[in-house]
Amino acid sequence: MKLLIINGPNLNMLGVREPEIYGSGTLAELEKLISDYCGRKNITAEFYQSNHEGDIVDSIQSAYKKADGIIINPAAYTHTSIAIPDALKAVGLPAVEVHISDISAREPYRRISYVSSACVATISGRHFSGYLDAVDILESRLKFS
Ligand code: CA2
Repeated sequence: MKLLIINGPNLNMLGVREPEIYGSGTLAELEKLISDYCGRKNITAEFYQSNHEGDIVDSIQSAYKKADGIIINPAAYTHTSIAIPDALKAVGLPAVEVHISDISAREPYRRISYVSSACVATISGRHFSGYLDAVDILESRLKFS
């Protein structure tokens, strides 16, 4: 089983600023956490981070017939992008949307997600553990498909 884990704009800054919202762990530490977790489950994890919407669309399309599922934190594009959910629908892979912070408890403009309509689940406010929850969700879905 192979999963593509995509992190959107500014998540390369994890651990550098705003630790009160996003924690003190870096993107490299997050990716290692997920990689180790997947390794114990015999799942292959591939990672991608970009600050550019079109590059994220390209990455989603690259998963077509190559990965079994997608975990995506679209970051600010969550609240603005139509292209990202369109790409997720186009490739037809099960996708889980993850947010480190609880987007329902922040500014009103963060309460809208255009991406969630293209995902089988949304996890918000579970910090880095949310990505591991997403692995579990995709693993149990894919096991029976
Ligand atoms: O909670 C999340 O994971 C978000 O997707 C993070 C996005 C935000 O726009 C979403 O509303 C919720 C922002 C990511 C910015 O990451 C930073 C990391 C360190 C320092 C500054 C920003």
